[in-house]
Amino acid sequence: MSFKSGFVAIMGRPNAGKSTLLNAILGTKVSIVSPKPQTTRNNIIGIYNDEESQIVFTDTPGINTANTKLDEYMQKSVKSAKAGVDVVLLCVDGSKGIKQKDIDFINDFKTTNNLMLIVTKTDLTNYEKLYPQLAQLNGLDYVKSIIPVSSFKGRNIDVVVNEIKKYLHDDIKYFDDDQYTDKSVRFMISELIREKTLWLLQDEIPHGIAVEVTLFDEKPNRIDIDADIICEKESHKQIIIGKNGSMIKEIGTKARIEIEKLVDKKVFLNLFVKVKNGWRNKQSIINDLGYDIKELDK
Ligand SMILES: Nc1nc2c(ncn2[C@@H]2O[C@H](COP(=O)(O)OP(=O)(O)OP(=O)(O)O)[C@@H](O)[C@H]2O)c(=O)[nH]1
Ligand SMILES: [Mg+2]
Repeated sequence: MSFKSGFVAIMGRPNAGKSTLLNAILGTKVSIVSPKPQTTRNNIIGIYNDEESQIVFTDTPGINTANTKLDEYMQKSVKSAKAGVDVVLLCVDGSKGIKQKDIDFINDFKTTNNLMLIVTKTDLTNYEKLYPQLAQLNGLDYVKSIIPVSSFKGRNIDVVVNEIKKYLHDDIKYFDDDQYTDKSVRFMISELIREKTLWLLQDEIPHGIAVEVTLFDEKPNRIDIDADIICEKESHKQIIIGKNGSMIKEIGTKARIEIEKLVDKKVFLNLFVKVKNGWRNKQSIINDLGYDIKELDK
């Protein structure tokens, strides 16, 4: 078989399991994951390579309404990811059953080229429940394939990759074999810290958190990293720090373990909490934090 390459966007509602699917396809963590919706904020490229193909995936934020300037950035990211791709994987959460509102949502993709429906989290349901639901989707004649998967169990992940290969038609390598994302190490570090805040803090707070790496100093035997955790309110700052600093310590420990895996070196991580009132609606701040809507037009 001759070599083939191409581009794929992973799309769907918040929390549908898009980032987990990308990580499962690549066999490595490029995109952070949490039980809270709107975890992913940027388009994140993940590159899959095997002997016969290179597939350039883009993980996207969940499709939602935009209430803040940050949301506007996220929704524009989703739209821009779709342009010019060879395949769109539309993720639908299979664990709660497929409802009419899911079918209405899928119908919005009627005119999308090479649309595949990926029914996620099938380990949380059983086939007796799932199959009648999949049957409802069979009637959607614009859908190229419907693939039930479990990223946790690795179920049908190879089927997704093999299906995609049918629609690839380029024959060049867009990225070197050893590159698995477009994102910088600094970006990955800030995301890993943000991921820990999503897991450890109460619902409302993490949505107003951004993380900025302010120092990355590589020494012969360790890396010193400073990062700011930016939040929206003074009261949130206290919660992030926790009693006697217990929460920030836990965030730091959990993040450091993963950062050490990423950089393959010992890490000294210093976290600071800063308040920037209502930053999600302040254009200059969100631009500085890497959510610059103008960048998406380039
Ligand atoms: N049981 C189970 N849970 C899953 C699976 N895939 C994802 N999840 C969980 O579903 C939640 C959301 O997963 P994400 O991958 O962050 O979802 P997402 O679509 O990227 O979410 P946003 O970035 O917020 O739009 C997390 O708690 C995951 O652990 C799966 O195959 N099985
Ligand atoms: Mg995500």
